[in-house]
Amino acid sequence: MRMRKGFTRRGFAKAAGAAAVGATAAPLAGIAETPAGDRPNPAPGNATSFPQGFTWGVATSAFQIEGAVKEDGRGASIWDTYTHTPRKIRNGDNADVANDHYHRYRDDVKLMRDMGVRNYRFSIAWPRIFPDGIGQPNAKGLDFYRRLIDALLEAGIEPFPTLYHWDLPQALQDKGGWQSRDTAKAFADYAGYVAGRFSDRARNFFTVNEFYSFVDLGHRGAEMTVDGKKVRIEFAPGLKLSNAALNQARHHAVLAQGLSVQAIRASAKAGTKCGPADNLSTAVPAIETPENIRAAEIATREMNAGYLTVMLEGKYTDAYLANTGKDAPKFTDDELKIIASPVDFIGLNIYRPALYVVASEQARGFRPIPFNKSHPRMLSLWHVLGPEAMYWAPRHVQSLWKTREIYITESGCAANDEISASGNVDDSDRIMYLRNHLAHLHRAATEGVPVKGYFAWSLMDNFEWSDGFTSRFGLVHVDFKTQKRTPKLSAEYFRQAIANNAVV
Ligand code: GBH
Repeated sequence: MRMRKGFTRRGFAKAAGAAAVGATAAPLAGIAETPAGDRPNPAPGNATSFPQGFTWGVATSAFQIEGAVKEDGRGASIWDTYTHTPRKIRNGDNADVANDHYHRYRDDVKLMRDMGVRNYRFSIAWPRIFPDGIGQPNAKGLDFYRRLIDALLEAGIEPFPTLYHWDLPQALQDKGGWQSRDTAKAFADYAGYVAGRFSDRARNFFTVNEFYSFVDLGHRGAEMTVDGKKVRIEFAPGLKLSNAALNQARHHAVLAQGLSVQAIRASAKAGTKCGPADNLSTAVPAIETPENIRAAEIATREMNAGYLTVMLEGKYTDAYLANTGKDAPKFTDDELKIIASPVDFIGLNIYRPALYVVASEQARGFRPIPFNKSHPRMLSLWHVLGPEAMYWAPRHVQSLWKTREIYITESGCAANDEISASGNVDDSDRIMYLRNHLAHLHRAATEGVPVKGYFAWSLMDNFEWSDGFTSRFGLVHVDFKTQKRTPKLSAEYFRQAIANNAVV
């Protein structure tokens, strides 16, 4: 990583570490160099340290970075179709080249190594492995991920593959996609196959990324009002289903989760761990009283009834079934058992609170507090700022479902990142965002909530779905014309956090 002028790497580490614990930093010039490779250990009793064994990583997804969409036998995905449909993506962008990671993965692994990253969460593109979703596996597709994983292991980075980050093979969409129960079965076959092939190299697999995003936003879309303007959010395949059909698609998605866990258990090496990575809708108690905390738990359980709640409880809540009424999904008891197949960990993608709540005498037990018009937000229109979600999300998951291991599988924000005349990308807002979210996660970790690790979204700027390349979430800046990667100041922030295992 390019170092900032005038600071030696270790000298900068020490100064930042000292400042973070409130000690007076010595003048930078006077700081002695610590031998390279000697990672500073968190000082005992350092109030900002994470527990020993807490682990750090960055995340990406296949469609957002790989490009090479027609190479080595890759089949088309619903996102290829969607991005080539006029007016769906801002500026008419597509991900045919994206970050060209398919060809530059070795450089990208090096970027991670320079940041001191211990874990990498990436996704495997289903249509590279099974171009038609089912049938004969494509050896060349498999080989790409084998080379990537080997490059990671060589760099001392633990691979955490995600099996489904929304790029459904188009051939399966043509047969009904997530509206068809067969897609759940096809996913399990693919998941079992990949885990069988890679569990000699990867010990942890995330099954499915963000159920709400690809099911609800892909099959219904959502309207939000921002600054008085109506904004529509929609993902591939861009359908607008009826309530009954949408609820059935949700059911097939959680069924896919359960079936894939069973398939992974059947084919992977003993000891392989797996679980979903979900964007839990998180209720935050507006005022921390026992009544409001309970209200926030109830609200969180109900808001996630179609996804994490049914996966972890093995039944749809009474309120979910009552609310959906005649449009409730059709399911069998046997399916509920499959959906609740025990997982090893829960991944949580946490960007924002879904809402604040207080306790209420009303039937539901909580009163949602709307975000004030003046509530601050980050650059993305949907991104209200509420770092407390990073405490409450894992805490609710632990108190509602007694989960043994939790990872934060995504956390980050978009920013208006520009390279200055002197070559720096000084993303003060992203650093503020990361520090405050880490501080709330630190509270959870030190109160005994079993959070095992944190993945920053994202390693580098990439194709941000409907926002195309206009929305930059990376710790590393990418010039999409030249593919030049430039670490932002937040990359240095993150390197320091990792090196110190602490909020810095
Ligand atoms: C994640 O989705 C994705 O996993 C990742 O691929 C993506 O690049 C990244 O985050 C950044 O967006 O939540 O009610 O405001 C983020 C979660 C869910 C954010 C849907 C936008 C819109 C509606 N996304 N959300 S809401």
